[in-house]
Amino acid sequence: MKNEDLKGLISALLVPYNEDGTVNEAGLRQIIRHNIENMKIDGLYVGGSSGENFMLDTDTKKQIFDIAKDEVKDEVLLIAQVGGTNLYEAIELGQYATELGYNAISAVTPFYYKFSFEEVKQYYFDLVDKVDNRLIVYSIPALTGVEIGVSQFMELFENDKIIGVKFTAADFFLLERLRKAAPDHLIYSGFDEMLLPAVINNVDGAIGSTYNVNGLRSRKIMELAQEGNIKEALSIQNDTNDLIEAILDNGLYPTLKQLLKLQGCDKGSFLARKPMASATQKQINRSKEIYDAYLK
Ligand code: SI3
Repeated sequence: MKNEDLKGLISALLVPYNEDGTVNEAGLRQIIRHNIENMKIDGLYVGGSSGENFMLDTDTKKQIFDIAKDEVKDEVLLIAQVGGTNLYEAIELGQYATELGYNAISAVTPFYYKFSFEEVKQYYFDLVDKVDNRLIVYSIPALTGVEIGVSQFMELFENDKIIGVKFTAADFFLLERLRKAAPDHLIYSGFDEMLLPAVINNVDGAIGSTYNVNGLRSRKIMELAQEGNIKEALSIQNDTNDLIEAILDNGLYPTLKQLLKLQGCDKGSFLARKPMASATQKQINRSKEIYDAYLK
């Protein structure tokens, strides 16, 4: 598969958990089917923030990769987020997902400790050295505290296996500079509420949580903007942001899970992985109002 074929609208997969923290497999399979059949997404980003991944043990991460591949087969693209603060786990997961047939891997910048850029670069180079797959850097400074500048991205891109970045930041000056400096690398928009300005800056695709429930409308934003119909695209982004604002106000992942239930994914528990809190009754009630107001 060419790097070109990794472009598109990609849902960051939500994962429903049981009371004991195990994966609700039947519910997860429904969410995957919902993404493919109803949201018409081009791919799934598995093991990201939206999957509550950074609270999971290695075996559970592998189990989620297994279920997603088994359900998707080759219907849509699959990207496995394998990164974290444990390089050796990232290598193990990268090899595992690659064996399963994932189209690419992705890895968050290592966080918590204040790693130097040299350390971050070495982490990525060690990872791709040991994994026979392409890698998309996952940059999300608001959560990791790790900022990468244009010249540093270019240093990472010197490695042929590092083919792009999931750019989850509101820094449109940086995005514009990076797009100009790296025209042949893949850049994905990471903030769904900023999809339109990202598309105007010529991103190759978008990876986000709200596409699980709002995929059709989001694709419209992308397509209209690519055709140059900015006025219409902005109007849909405005409607989308009414929805996203309401979701963020009510609690991001618990609300998305409730919205998925209201869209028909109803098998088993849709709880959070502790220590993250699951939806309260108040959040559940508000989710229904959000669904009625913006998604019905
Ligand atoms: O699973 C993932 O890694 C993501 O979904 C990342 C993605 O950038 C999302 N960020 C977070 C922190 O969840 C966004 O899609 C985000 O949820 C959305 O734009 C609402 O702010």
